[in-house]
Amino acid sequence: MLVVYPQTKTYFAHWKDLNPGSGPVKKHGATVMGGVADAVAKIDNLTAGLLDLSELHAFTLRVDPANFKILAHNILVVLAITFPSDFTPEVHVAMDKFLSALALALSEKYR
Ligand code: HNI
Repeated sequence: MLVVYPQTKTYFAHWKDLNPGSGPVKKHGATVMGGVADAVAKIDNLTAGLLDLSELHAFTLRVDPANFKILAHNILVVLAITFPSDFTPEVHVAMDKFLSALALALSEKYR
């Protein structure tokens, strides 16, 4: 995301190194994907389950919610590249649906 949509780098300007594979990028990638895994566990009520994370991104981090769609797209692309044979049309559509619901839930506190 930081490479292909460089405007997203503004949120991470306090990191020492924003290049691919740098310490902070790898660490935060794991944090975010941990958040995605947590969302899988809360799939039956994403809005309630992700309220705190939404509040954090809205009021503390002040992330423009348009970026959630950008990240969802990037996650899809990386899944397709990393797991080409598992990334069937069914997996593609299911992941797209889940990541869209996740982006919507994270946007909840912006209203
Ligand atoms: Ni996000 C911190 C999860 C999208 C900018 N983010 C977090 C944390 C989690 C997390 C978890 C750590 C919270 C804590 O410390 O309590 N972020 C997620 C998830 C998504 C997401 C699950 C979407 C799938 N975040 C985004 C996007 C941006 C973003 C799209 C901006 C482009 N997030 C941040 C920033 C931080 C952050 C900035 C703080 C980073 C730091 O440590 O300085």
